[in-house]
Amino acid sequence: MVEKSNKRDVIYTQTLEKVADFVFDENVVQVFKDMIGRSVPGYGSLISMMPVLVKKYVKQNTHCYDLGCSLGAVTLAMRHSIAADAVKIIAIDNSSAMVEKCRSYIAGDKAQIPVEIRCEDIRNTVIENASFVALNFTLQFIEMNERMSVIDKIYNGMNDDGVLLISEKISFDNEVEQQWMTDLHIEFKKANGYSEMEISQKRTALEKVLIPETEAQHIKRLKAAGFRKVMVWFQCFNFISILAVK
Ligand code: GEK
Repeated sequence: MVEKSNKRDVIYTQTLEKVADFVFDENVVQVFKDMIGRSVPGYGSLISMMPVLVKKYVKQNTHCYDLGCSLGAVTLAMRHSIAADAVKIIAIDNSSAMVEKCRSYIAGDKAQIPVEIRCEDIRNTVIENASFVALNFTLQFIEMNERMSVIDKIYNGMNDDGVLLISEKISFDNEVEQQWMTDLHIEFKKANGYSEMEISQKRTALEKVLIPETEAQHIKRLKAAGFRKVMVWFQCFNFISILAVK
């Protein structure tokens, strides 16, 4: 039997008269694992690198944050690879459907590191004593004019040498590059079984909800917040991940 929250994503298979803005509701939760794997190029590779990063950067007696945790893929990767003692993971998402499912996954997981899961807007989350913070494909859903204050708040709550991992879909200033990477992203989705209809309706649903920025905009913001080392460590088409060290 297919687990309830691991069903195939068929949300945009039928032609819709009007495509509503995308929301992380119960329907999305049920297909989310399949959806993110078939839609975000490199997602699996990125998650598989989490143990390497976590082992290197998570320090004893500190907090780790997974901001926009969805079903807890990053939280679980952290929980299974943190070697330091007395670490607590704090996982936050503002979708109650996501949080409920995430709680059941963590409850069924045997690892020992404590995890606090909160249904909360990350704009209101207090960050403290953090050695590692993950914003894995979450900042892109925050209003543009609020992104700097979220990054500032994270920076202020991190310990020296703490690391922020931020993964995002990006856009390109150069039109040729923009078209090139968009085409490859569409090819990736087609190769994963999405039809042109599904791809186009999903694009409409996300248009006002997921606002990508360029790599340069992200790097500028992280440097303005005060991070002393900032570098793109992963890219797959128009999806990147950045490490920023305080
Ligand atoms: C993963 N990190 O699997 N406050 C809290 N949560 C939010 C907010 C907000 N203001 N806005 C959006 N979210 C995950 C994947 S998905 C990425 C992250 C995607 C949450 C939202 O409810 C959703 O669960 C998550 O951020 C984004 O590695 O679907 O492209």
